[in-house]
Amino acid sequence: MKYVLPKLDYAYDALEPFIDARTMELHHSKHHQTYVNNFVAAIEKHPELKVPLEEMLTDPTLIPEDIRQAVINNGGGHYNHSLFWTLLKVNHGQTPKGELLAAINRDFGSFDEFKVKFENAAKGQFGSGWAWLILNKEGKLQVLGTGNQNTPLHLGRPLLLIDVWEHAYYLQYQNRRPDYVSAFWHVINWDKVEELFKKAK
Ligand code: MN3
Repeated sequence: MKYVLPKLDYAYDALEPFIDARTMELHHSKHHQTYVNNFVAAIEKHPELKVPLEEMLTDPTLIPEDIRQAVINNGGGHYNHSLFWTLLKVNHGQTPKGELLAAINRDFGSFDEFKVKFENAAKGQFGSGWAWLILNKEGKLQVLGTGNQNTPLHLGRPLLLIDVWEHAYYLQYQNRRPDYVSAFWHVINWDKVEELFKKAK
């Protein structure tokens, strides 16, 4: 298995003015690259290890103990960012539709109520981490936060995530994480979220 930094299928400035080009460039080419490098360095210690990253993150007991935390941190960083990039696009006010919207209405009451929950998870995550929308094992949409590079893979399938590490927003928003979280609604590629939702069902 080869683990490399995935190419973005858009330019670093494609998400402006909501996420600036400099942040995107550093975030992708430096931060994400570092997770890849450290993850690869960790698994190179166990050439016999053939478990795909997603399976290791879903059940960390599959990871040899001496590299377990390194894989959770850096493999998690690689996994989370790889998914995150694919879900970003300036959406010009697009919102969820079809079956995804129906599920949001069913499980949160309305899209606005979902937004409040997701924003609260993102703003309220203490320190570094992520906020997520997942389809959980009970078949319900669920919002939650995770610290560091931890994933909710043991709980269900990720559909949407926002990086709330300071490196994701500090250059543009400084300490104003809530402003970054509010701006994030402009850069969600709902078509991709819907694709993940259909696959997850
Ligand atoms: Mn990040």
